[in-house]
Parts: sequence; structure tokens; C-alpha cells
Amino acid sequence: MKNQENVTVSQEERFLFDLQGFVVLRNILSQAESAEYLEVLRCLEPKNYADEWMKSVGAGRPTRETGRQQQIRLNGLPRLDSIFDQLIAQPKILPYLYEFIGQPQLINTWSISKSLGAQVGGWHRGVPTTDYSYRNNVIGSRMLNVVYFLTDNGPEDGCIVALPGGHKSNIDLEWNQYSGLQLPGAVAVTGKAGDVLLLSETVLHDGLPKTTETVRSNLYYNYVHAHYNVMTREPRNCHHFYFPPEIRQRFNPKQLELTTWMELALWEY
Ligand SMILES: O=C(O)CCC(=O)C(=O)O
Repeated sequence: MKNQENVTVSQEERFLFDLQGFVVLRNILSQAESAEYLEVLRCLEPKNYADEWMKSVGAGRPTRETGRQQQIRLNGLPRLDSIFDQLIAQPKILPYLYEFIGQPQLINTWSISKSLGAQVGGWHRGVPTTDYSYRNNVIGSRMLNVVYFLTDNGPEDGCIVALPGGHKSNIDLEWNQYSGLQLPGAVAVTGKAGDVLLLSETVLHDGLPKTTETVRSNLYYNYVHAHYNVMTREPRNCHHFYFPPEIRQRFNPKQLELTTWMELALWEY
């Protein structure tokens, strides 16, 4: 299947993504690239962030979140360092964005690092199952999460756990009654540093407990179809979604294209 970038997403990848609601692509980042992102992340993680914008808006998610045991989450990555710009339109990922979303726009970026003792968060999906479609040979994901593994995500490393086919499931269970792999059909999504998970946000997912000594770090670049209203999703988190002109002026044409909605939004905080 050729797309705008004239790069091929194989029929097998389309098959697997449509069947499961996710695929893992191997060796997208080199070991050197993963290490470079990791080095920057490790410098950013211990810092304090003033989050002055929260005073004006009244509430919201802070830049640095440590509410979960043995876990650090940073929100709004390109606001924190320009190195993260490069992943907005990562050339090897772009064909998949066009193939699985159609008209992709970046909505949100964050990192999660987990240490020994981190626990499950709880099963969730970002959008309802009606936000996945397959019609006339076209895959339609209204929200797609692109997860870059900067470190190995082994089964004991607090890797992501997902429910294959969960984007098409019709019967709800009491999700909170199941922890990680206890949910019928759940699988651990494992991979090496440099691998990338493409996950429809209609798929139920969570993170598994971290029982190993190493720190597991992933970067999350979440995209929506251009018809999705980014600014009304979580009004108090628009700060992390939106990049002001002084940040977007660093962007190349593809990065600008994937953040076009930011030219149309009013956000001054
Ligand atoms: O990486 C993890 O541990 C889980 C991440 C997750 O579920 C999310 O960010 O929505």
C-alpha cells in the first residue's frame, strides 16, 4: 500500500494492525539514538518545573508527575528540549501515520520512566471503540499512540500490556477488577530499545509491574485524525498539547504539517 511518502506499509502489517489494534516495529531507532534521547531524559527528570500556566488555568497536569510509585512522567516533550522535535515526523514512522490515521495531527507527547516497584496503573483506552474503523480498504484510527522504547521492555520491566482485538470488543468487564495479565486475552507487549509500538487508543492497555532493577523509559507521541477536536479533549492540559510559535519555528515542513492545528488554536498560557 503506497502512501504520500511513497514508502510501503506491508499488507501483513495492515492485517496485524487491523486484527490486534497494534503492531510493534523493530529497530526503528538505532542504539545510539535511543541512548541520546535517554541521556536528555535523565537530565530533565529530576528537575522542578514552575508550571506558571497552571495558576492562570486553575488546574491541569503538571509537567513532571510523580504521583505513581516508582514512576516519573514528563508531559509536553518539545517544550522541554528540542531533541524531541525529531520524533514528531520520524521518517520511518510517517508512512504508518498516514496509513493508519489518514490525516495525522500530533495531540500529545510524554515520557514514562519506571523503576523497581512500579505497579500497574489500571486498564484504560484513550477513545471509545467507535473511534476505530475499517471501510473500503481504509484503516481509520482516530487516535494512535506511537511508543518509542528507549530501553528494553521485557516482561518484568513494567512493559505495556494490551488486549489484542480490544479495539473491536463489544462486551465490557469490570476492568478494575483485573490486574495486568489477569484480564482474559491480555498480552505483554515486549521489545528492545529502539523498537516502536503503534497502538490504536481504542485498544485497552496498561503497564505491568516493574520487578527488575533497571529503569524502563518510553516516549509517547500521540496522534489524532485532523477532524478530532484537540482543544476540547482536556481543556486543562492544552498547555502540553500546544506548542507556541517560538517552538514551532524550529520545525521542518513535515513537523509543521503534523502540528498544523496549533496555528488555529488560541492558547496564550
Ligand atoms: O508504559 C506504561 O507503563 C503504560 C503507559 C500507558 O498506559 C499510557 O501512557 O497510557
